[in-house]
Amino acid sequence: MSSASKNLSTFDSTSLPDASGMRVGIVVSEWNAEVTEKLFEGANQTLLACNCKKENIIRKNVPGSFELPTGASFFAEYESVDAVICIGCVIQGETRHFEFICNAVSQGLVNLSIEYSMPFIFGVLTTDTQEQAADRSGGKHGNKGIEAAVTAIKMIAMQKEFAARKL
Ligand code: DLZ
Repeated sequence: MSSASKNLSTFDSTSLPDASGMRVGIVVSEWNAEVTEKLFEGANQTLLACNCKKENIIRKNVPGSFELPTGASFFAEYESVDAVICIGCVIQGETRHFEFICNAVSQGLVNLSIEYSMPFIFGVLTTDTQEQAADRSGGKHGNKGIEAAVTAIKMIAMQKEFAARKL
C-alpha cells in the first residue's frame, strides 16, 4: 500500500507518553472551518485520550492559515504551554495564494520552534481539492489532527526528558 493511500492516524494511547502533566495550545484557522473543526476535534480527543487535562488544552482561533504563526507566537509569549498545535487547511485555488500561504506557515513554524526551543506542530492540510481535505480530516485517510496531537505529545515528552537530564 502506498503511503498516500494509508491511514496513518490510528494510535494506541497506552504506547504513547502520558500527557497528564502537559499543557498544549491549539491555534485553529477559520478558513475552511468544516475541515479545521474536524482536525481540531481529532487533536483534542487525542490529547484527552492520553490524559491531558481539559483545562490544559487552550484553543484560540485565527482568521486564516497565514495567521497561524502569529497566533502560535502569542501562545509562546503569553501562555505557559509545552507545545502549540497549529491547525489549518489550505486548498489550491486559481491564484498563487496557496504557495505563499503554505510557505509562510511552514517557515514561520520552523522559525518559532528554533526561537523558542519548543514544538510548534504543523497540522495544516495543503491539498489540491476539497475532497482530499475531507479524506484527511476524518475520511478514508484518517484525521491529520490526531497525528498532530500524537506528534506534540511525543515532542513534549522528548523535551521533558532532556530537561530532566540537564544538570
Ligand atoms: C485568502 C486565503 C485563501 C485564498 N485561501 C485560504 C485557504 O485555502 N486556507 C486558509 O487557511 N486561508 C486562506 N486564505 C486566508 C489567508 O490565510 C489569510 O487569512 C489572509 O490572506 C489574510 O492575511
